[in-house]
Amino acid sequence: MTLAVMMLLALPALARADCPALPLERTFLPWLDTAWYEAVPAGSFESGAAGWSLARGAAVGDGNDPFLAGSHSVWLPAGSSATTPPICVDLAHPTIRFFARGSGAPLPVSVLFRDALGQSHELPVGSVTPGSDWAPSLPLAVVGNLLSGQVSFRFASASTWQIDDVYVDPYSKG
Ligand SMILES: [Ca+2]
Repeated sequence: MTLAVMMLLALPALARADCPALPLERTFLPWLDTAWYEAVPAGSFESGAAGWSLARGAAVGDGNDPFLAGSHSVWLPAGSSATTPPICVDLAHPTIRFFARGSGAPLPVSVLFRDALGQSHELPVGSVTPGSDWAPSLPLAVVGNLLSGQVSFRFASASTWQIDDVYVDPYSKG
C-alpha cells in the first residue's frame, strides 16, 4: 500500500476528530425544504464575520434578509469575495443554502478543500440568479465526493451582492 493511499484511508477519521456536532434546524422549511441545516459560524454576520475571509472590499454592513432576525449582512461589491471558516461536512453530498440579493451577474459559489496530499482545490458548486429582493438560494450541492471532511465555501462576486444567514446541510439527511 502506498503512503498516499494510506493517508487517503486515514483522512476521514482524522478529520472527524475536530468535528463537534452542532445544532441542526429545518431553516428552510418555509420553502418546503425538509433538510436539516447547521448555521455556518458567524454566518448571520450580527457580530462581525469571525473566521471568515472577506477580500477586496467585501464587508459586514447594515441590512438583513427579511426572513430571519438580525440587522447585518455581508456586502459584496464587484470583484470581492467572502470565504467561510472551515466547516465539517459529510464526505458524500454536503449542501449550502443562504439568503442573497444582487444585480448584474449571477453570484458563483465554490467549495475549497484539501486532498489527502494537502493540495488545495477549488471547485464550482453553483450560482445564484440575480434579483433585487432578498430570496433563499437554491440548495447548492457539492457534486462528486470530497476527499476531506473539512471544507470552506467561497462567494466571489462579479457584481453587487448581499448575502446573509449562511447554512450547510452537512450530512445530506434531508
Ligand atoms: Ca444577519
